[in-house]
Amino acid sequence: MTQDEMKQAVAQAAVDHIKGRLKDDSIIGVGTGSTANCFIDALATIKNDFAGAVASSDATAERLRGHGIEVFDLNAVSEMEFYIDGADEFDRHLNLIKGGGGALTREKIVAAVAREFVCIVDQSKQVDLLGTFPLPVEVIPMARSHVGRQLAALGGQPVYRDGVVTDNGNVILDLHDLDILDPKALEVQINNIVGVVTNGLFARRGADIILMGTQEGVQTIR
Ligand code: ABF
Repeated sequence: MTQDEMKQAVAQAAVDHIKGRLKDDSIIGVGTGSTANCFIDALATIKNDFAGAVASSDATAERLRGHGIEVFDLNAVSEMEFYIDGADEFDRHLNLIKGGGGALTREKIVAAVAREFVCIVDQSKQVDLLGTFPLPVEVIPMARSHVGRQLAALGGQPVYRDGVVTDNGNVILDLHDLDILDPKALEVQINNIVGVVTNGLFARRGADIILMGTQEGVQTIR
């Protein structure tokens, strides 16, 4: 199986996971990235089984609408059963690094509202220790240098993601070369730096279930 086929397999597994539990008025949170795109395409096959979706990025909103799925403003949604999204890395405790695609803040907001976060990945994302993938940090533009110095003081190498502006009008620093021994503590520590909007550690609210595509098929990790 190619990596693309694994992404399609986990996307279909996520649809199978949610479809029996959807109601006519259900709203589904949908993430960003190539695996999430596969999920959107698979979700379109059951689009009459639910009311619509909340998107974690403009790109996702556009793809959902392209399939005729209604996109709701999160502020108009009081409850959401599922959030489905990919990740850049995950560990055995279901802690994640996300934000390689730059949508980490909206992803974290939508995930916070959902009762169940279903993470869809291929096996290449599995690690023993988070941190090989550079940790994305979304920063208010005027705080870029200040936050960079604070991140360097944590022991990593912050690198400005040149030319990238998030959907929220902010910039991203990617923190390289940091072994993340305590993801929950680091998530809080980085969020406490003035000027940081969000960081890509999803540890305080990690995934509830991971569907992982492998050569042998889809594995479920809880
Ligand atoms: C999003 O998509 C991000 O948080 C993460 O950066 C990325 C994973 O992308 P892909 O599915 O393309 O590997 O979920």
